[in-house]
Amino acid sequence: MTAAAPSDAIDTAAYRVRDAAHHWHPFSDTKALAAEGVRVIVRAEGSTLWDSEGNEILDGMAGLWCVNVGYGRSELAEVAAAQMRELSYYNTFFKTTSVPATDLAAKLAELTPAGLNRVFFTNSGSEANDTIVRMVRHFWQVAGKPGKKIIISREYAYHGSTMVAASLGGMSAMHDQVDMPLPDFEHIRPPYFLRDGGNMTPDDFGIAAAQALDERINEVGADRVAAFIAEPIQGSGGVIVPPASYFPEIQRICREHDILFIVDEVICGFGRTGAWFGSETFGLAPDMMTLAKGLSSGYAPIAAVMVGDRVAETLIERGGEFFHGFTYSGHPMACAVALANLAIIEREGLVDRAATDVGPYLQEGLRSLADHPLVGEVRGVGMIGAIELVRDKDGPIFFQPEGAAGIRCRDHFIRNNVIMRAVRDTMVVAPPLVISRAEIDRLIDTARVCLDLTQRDLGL
Ligand code: PXG
Repeated sequence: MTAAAPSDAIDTAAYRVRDAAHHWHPFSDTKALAAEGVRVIVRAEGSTLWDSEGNEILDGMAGLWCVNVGYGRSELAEVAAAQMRELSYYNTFFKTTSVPATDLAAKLAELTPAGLNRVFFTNSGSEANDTIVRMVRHFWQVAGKPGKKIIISREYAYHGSTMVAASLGGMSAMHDQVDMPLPDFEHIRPPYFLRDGGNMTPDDFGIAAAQALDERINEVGADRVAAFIAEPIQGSGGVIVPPASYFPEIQRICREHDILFIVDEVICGFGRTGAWFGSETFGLAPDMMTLAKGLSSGYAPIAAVMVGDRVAETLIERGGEFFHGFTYSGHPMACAVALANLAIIEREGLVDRAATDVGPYLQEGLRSLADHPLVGEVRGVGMIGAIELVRDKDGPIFFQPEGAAGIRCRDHFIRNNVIMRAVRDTMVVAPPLVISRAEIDRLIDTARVCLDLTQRDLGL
């Protein structure tokens, strides 16, 4: 590991003032952040970040669940520079393409499950999900069922931050602020066993949770429902891992009512679950798929919609022009970087590493925390995991108000220079796929310390 960035490289206090004056941060209380002072990240390598004060921080979240190949890959910087020299930009609107855009489309068709052969490029997961909503509604119009408009999603789902993506999502705080969801978006309960499982077996609960979809379809009428969307594992919702029985029943219900099945792979894709896609881990055959994050490991902003043959053939044969696209759809630099990122994942066997090496090691480490008095459940698959904190394991009894314990625990992680995120009272982790076993040990050791400190804070 190389030395930390010099702490005097920038004037941290001055940056805090400048940032507080001008920079509006996403998902932040700007007033509170200004009072506290922002942390300036200056450099990163592998799974380690350095801030402007010289702190070395282990990034247990791979940025925002995205830096799958780890930080500091100069190979990707070189690919970006070479592409920018050769062709910095051209659009894909006017009967044109670029070599990286076409090559990436073909590569994604090869990597994703059978039947997903067409790619529409966007810049973000939010835009990809917006695109999906437009494609899905257009599909049903062209297919002669224009009444099919409603998209059913789940509580705690996160599908992005535009009006449509946030309406797809099931985050009540986002909805309440600005009168969302928009019309024709419905939400059912997620397969959240710890919260709702009661005395059921996980498999019985999985079937019951899936049947909520059937019930909602029957309530609103199958002739009005266009699609159901789900993340294989709900990431930002708190790493909600479905029981094995859940998705087979969901897929049966979608087929029975002729509802398209959309899988949002923004977090689960590109090795996170120990397979190329969460769809493989859970045996899913989606009609459409959302890709982002690990597609470029965050080195360039790029996302994509994978369109399955049924939707693509109908829309391409009979849909005419699709009035939709972004200036940077298929940006040559972003596509070149994504291709090189996928080549790294393949060359270094990072999917297999997540499945057979660091993935099981991480899960074992997390499970070793299950005996802690605050830990109600440990869950996860491959390189995504969670520890849910409870007031009492018996019941379980959850914290009131919700989230207070999670924030305390998260703050202890920050003070210990390890990043693990709190979702309500669940601590979530999704490190780079290149993280070492020694770094996982540090993460788990820190987690135990932070759990103890949180327990002490709460007087439990
Ligand atoms: N789908 C899923 C499953 C996501 O996790 C998006 C879509 C939207 O992608 P864009 O690129 O528009 O952000 C996401 C994004 C968090 C956090 O703190 C998670 C995301 C984004 C920002 C913060 O958990 N996920």
